[in-house]
Amino acid sequence: MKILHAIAAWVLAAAVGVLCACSSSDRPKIGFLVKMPEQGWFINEQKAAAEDGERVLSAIDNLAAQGAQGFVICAPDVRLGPAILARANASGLKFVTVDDQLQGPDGKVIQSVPHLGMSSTKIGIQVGSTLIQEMKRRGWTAVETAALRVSDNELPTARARTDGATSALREAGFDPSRIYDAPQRTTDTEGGFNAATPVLSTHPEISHWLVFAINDETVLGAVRATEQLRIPAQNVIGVGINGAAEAYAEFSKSTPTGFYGSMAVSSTLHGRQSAINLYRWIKNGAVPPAVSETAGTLMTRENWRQVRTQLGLD
Ligand code: FCA
Repeated sequence: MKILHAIAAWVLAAAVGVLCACSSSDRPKIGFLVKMPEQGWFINEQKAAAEDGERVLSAIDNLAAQGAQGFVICAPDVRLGPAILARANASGLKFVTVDDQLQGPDGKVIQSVPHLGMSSTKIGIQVGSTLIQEMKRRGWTAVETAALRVSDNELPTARARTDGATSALREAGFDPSRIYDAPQRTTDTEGGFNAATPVLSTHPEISHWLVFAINDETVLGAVRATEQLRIPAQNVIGVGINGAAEAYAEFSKSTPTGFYGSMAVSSTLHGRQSAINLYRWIKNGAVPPAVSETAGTLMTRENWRQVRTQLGLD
């Protein structure tokens, strides 16, 4: 349980069900709830937890009971949108989303909830262009190469990222019939590994792989699957998204792996700015922008330390 002092607001980190009873004077209490608290991205974004739907809803109730006036949320399932909205309204809590936008019953994004997140399509395009560039630099031919797209088409930001990467590949002349889909169940390393393994195993004729997905964890899982199948690291180019602890750990290894790079985005900025937006809304009635989008910077073994500093990442 952490109490974070963000921009003169008390940010209540809600380790589901365990809420701090921190005292505050005229400073509003704000909750910060994220879906995968163990991931470097979310650790950095804010120390918080809310692992499943039931818990999210009771965490919101708890926040209200603790006197919070609002919360920032990255929901474990974006289809919880209507339930989250109803709970927040019933308790009179203002809230904003970070990273993943909530969906309404029609499957469309709920536009009325202010959102801050990465520009998913653009970042996906950057991933695709990086893959092509590196493939060319290594001199791979089209006939020996295929792409592995680990996908989560239920999650709009995931779909937009992988669609963006796919469009960049196609634009560069990459044969779309050589892009193989590997649907994932969870957006973590295990999810990436489990999705990639059967697809890679059914294509022993392919010697060189480009790998892309929603985030670093997933790409790392797929890269671990290539290692398990004894595909040499130099025949794999994986490009992830996030640029957090998992990426640094990989780039720090003495020998390069198939994880070539990550489109790094400032999780620090996501956490800070979304808290500031909410704080100003509560304090001054300044409604945050409907959508704020952030950009990505390529992080590799060569420059990760500089990019980390540049983006103010822990
Ligand atoms: C999603 C992903 C995270 C991170 C975040 C910005 O929530 O699951 O890994 O990329 O968007």
